[in-house]
Amino acid sequence: MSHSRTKIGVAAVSAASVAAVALAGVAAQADPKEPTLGGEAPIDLKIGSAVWGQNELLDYDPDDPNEFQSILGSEFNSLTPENDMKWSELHPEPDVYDFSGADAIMEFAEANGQEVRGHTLLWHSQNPDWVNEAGGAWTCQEARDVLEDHVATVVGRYAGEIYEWDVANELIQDDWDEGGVKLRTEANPFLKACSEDPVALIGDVFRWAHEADPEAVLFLNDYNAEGINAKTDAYYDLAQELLADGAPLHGFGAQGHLSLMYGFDDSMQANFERFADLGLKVAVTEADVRMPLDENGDPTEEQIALQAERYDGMLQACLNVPACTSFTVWGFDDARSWVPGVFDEGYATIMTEEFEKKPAYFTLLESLTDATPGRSPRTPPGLNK
Ligand code: 9MR
Repeated sequence: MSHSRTKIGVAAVSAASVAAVALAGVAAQADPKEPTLGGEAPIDLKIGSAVWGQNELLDYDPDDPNEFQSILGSEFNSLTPENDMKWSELHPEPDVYDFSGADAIMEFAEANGQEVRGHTLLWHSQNPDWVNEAGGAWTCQEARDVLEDHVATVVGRYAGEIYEWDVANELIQDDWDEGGVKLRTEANPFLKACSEDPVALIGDVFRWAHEADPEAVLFLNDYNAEGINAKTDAYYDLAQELLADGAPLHGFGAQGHLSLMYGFDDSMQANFERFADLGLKVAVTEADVRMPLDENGDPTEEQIALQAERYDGMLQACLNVPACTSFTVWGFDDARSWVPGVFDEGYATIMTEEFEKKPAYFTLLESLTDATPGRSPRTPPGLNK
C-alpha cells in the first residue's frame, strides 16, 4: 500500500510550468521571503546538500557569508560532509586526526539551524595510505582495533550533533564487477582482513557507532541502490542478517547518482517500502542527475526537462514512504559538482555555476510545497537493538 502524501502528477506539470521562469534566469537568493526547499519540506523530511567544508566553509563569517554560503545556509536544513569526514581527510596518519573541515561544517550547521548527516566510517575508497598499505597485512583483530578506535573517536566527537550516519558505504559491488554482486572483501581493507566473517565485522561497526552516539540513526548506503535489483536484493539479505544478529542498523540509503544515459527505475518506491517494512528508515543521500552535453557544453531543452522529472522521481519515492527521513543533493551547483571530474557528462545539479535555479529546482520546490506530513516525527533509534 502506498502512503502517499503528495498530489499525483505534480512532476509532469511542474517541469513544464516552471521551465520558462527558470530559463529566463532567476538567480538564487538568500531572501528570507523566498520559499526554500528546506522551508517547504514536510516537518518530518530533511532536505540536504553535500558540502566540502575544507574548501568552502573555513572562511565562513555568519555576518558576511559569500553567495554560496548564503544559499547553502538558507536553502537546506541538512548538510552532509562531501569529503571532510572520510578517513583520508580525518585520519591521515595512525595517530593524527584533522577535524578542521568537519568542524567547519558543524559550526556552519549550528549557525544556520541545520542538522548534519555523517559520511562515512567504513568504505573501500578514500582511505589514507597507511590504511591501504597496512590493510593487506592486518590480522582481523588488528583491523578491528583500528576501526573501533576510529569509530569511537569520530562518532564520539560529534555525539548528539549528527542525526544520521552513513556508517557503511558501498559495501557491495555491482553485478558487472569481477565476481558479481558480493561484499567488497578484496577492495575494502577492513573486510579483507576479516574476510572469514565480514558480516560480524559490519555488525560490530554499527555497534561501535551506536555506543558512541546512541541517538544517531545508522545507515547502510550505496549507489545503484535505487530500484529493486540484484544489488539491493543483496542489501535486503544483509540488512535482515544484521538485524537478526541484533546489530543497531537503522537505515538504508540510496545515493541517487543518476545519468540521463540510463532509464529511471520505477521500482524505487517499492524498494524503499521493502526496507521500511524491515523497520528501517530510508533516505536519498547523494542525488544528482548528470547528462552528456553538446559540443558547447550545453544540455538540450528536453534533457533539462527530463532532469527535473528524474530528480522529482527520486523525491516522490521518498515522499511516498513515511520512513524516508532525508533527501540530500550531492552539491547544489554545477561549479562544485564532482561529476565533470569523473564523467564526460555534466549539468548534474539543481543550480547552474552562476546559481541560477534550474527547472529541477522548481520541480522539487513545488513537490515539497504540495507534500503534507504523513507520519509522526522520526522514531528514535534503538528499535532494532
Ligand atoms: O563528491 C566526492 C568527491 O569530491 C571525491 O573526490 C570522491 C572520492 O571518491 O567522492 C565523492 O563522493 C562520493 C561519495 O562519498 C560516495 N558516493 C559516491 C560519491 C561520488 O563519487
